[in-house]
Amino acid sequence: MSEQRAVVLDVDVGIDDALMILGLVSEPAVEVVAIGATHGNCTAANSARNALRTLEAVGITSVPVALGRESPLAEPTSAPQVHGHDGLGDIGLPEPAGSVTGESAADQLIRLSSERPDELDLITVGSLSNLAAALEKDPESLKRYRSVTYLGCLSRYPEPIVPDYNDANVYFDPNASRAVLSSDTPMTIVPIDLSRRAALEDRHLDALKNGQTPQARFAWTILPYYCNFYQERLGRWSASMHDPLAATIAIDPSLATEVVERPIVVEPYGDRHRAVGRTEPSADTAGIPAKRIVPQADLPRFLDRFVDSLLGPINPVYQSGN
Ligand SMILES: [Ca+2]
Repeated sequence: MSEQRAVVLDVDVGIDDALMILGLVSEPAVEVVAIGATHGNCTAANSARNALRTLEAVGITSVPVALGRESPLAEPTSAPQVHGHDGLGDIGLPEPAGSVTGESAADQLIRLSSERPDELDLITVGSLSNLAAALEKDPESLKRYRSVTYLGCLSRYPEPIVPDYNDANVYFDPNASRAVLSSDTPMTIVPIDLSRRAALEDRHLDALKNGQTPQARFAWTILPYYCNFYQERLGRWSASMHDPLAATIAIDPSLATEVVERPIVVEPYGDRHRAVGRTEPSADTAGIPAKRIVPQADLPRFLDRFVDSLLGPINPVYQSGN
């Protein structure tokens, strides 16, 4: 029933990035081919470490992890209040046994796009530094992906989002964001005004707490820090599944219940930046190709599918040859 997909990830791991990885490796029709680490929730170096930790926690050593660029900002304020200083809640996880490949994340993106044109789906859920670097070196590289799905941006402004919500994947590298989001690369945008509403229900949290699979156990190890942060924001002990939502829409586009096409403008906002889908043409949208934006999705179906995946077996594809 499900279409077979091979996906490449660009991640700033991050608790919800880690949960996304756990979900994807549990999808029977999806193979995670390679991971690139970017900065955002933590440094790119910690992101790579956390990607390896997450994979190793569920027994996977066959997925290559490439280190990407660090933030160009003089004082990149990561998000220790959300994800901990190490990115996974500062719970003293052991160092990973494996290490990064030695290839840069941008070079990995370019190489894979050339080796397997129109075969791979790219899911990018952190700062866009690696994608911008790939575009700078090879402007056609990202077009050779079958699809590119990004978590970030506001679908529009001022509605429907509260004004102070941080567009973190944009502001950690505004120039890279502008380069990628204004490029002619076809992209599907899962905006944060949608993903912030994708919060786990109590039944999901109970299922993960009681889950006996390696994915559920690791998820429950890292989730409490994230839920503690989100408690004040959501008014209950839960958390928004930003990155898992983007990944699940990438592998199951039928989850999107509304899709609009809007040019996206990266603009200063306070002392940071944000990216906004423009509903009307304006001077600042000139020359910016529209992107597909998903303002609405079937969030209950997503949450059930995502949590169910963590309670099922790991895709056996990662066992072969290792
Ligand atoms: Ca992320």
